[in-house]
Amino acid sequence: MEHSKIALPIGITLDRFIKNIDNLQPNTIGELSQLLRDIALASKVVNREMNKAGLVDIIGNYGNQNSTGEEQQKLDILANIRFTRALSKGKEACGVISEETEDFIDFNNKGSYVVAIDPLDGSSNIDVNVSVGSIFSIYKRITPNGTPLTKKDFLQKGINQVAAGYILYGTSTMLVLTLGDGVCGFTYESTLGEYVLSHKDIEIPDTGSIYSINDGLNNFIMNKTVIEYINDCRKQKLTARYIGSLVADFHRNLLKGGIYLYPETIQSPEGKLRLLFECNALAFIVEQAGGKATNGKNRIMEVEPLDFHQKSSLYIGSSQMVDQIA
Ligand code: P6P
Repeated sequence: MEHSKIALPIGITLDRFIKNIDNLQPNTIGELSQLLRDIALASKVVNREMNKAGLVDIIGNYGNQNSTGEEQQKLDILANIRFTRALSKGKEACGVISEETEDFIDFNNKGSYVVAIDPLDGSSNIDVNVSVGSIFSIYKRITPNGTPLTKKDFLQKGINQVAAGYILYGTSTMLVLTLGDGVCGFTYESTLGEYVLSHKDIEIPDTGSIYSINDGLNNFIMNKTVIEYINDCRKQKLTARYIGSLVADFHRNLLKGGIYLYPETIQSPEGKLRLLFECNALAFIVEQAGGKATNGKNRIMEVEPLDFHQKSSLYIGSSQMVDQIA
């Protein structure tokens, strides 16, 4: 996959990198770059609150459930507030949909972009200090600027994304980003309060020795091809790595090669993960890095979303491994 190699040196700040986008794509008139700054700012605040999680009363259940019936963690709510507020104040996004809220939020801005976000994926891991992540997709709005937003501004196929990324709150905090011309990783330097370019032109190996699936699902998997594939991974003595935090599992496989599988199960016949908040963004990134993402039948980025919280099975990672499922 040919990309215009990022000519910028390792160590430059995300801000400088974004500035370069404006030079490269003058038609963004700075909107997309400012929108990325807003997302990065929100992630810095979430990162700071995450680091205090053990010290102040922000761990554990909030006491509510989100629209798909999952227990909301206190940090889920905090992260959702941080990202939504940063985006609404930034004015570049005209609206947002979040895994944590039922419907879209119209900021009544004149901005050209809409954002789909999972503010804190895998948040049930926070209490046990396992890495978690935020995932975002950015699309151009469909309806004319200045008119009220509609559902169709958000129900867009993954191929329409103009940018996508995730923040991994791990042993270090990293923001991984694609603008449709390759994938870059920025590591957060907390003493500077800046993300700095640490991984240029990330490319996933065509194959790998890691497979990531919740082994406890094995007796409930509905797709026979997946069952046969997992048995074959075992026969080949591949390495099983699954920490129950999608962004962390995905990131490891992106750098080392491997496949993450979340199949249709008896409990989740259409799959568990959300097309708009999790699958599309990671599919854009993995394809830009030379990998693949399918739902077992179709390319994830071609799937037509019919509902904000539509779920999907997900097979994502090294192309030769994903090809064995589809
Ligand atoms: P299970 C977390 O809830 C999440 O959405 C992903 O981060 C993670 O990969 C998956 O669900 C874990 O699901 O059913 O294996 O616990």
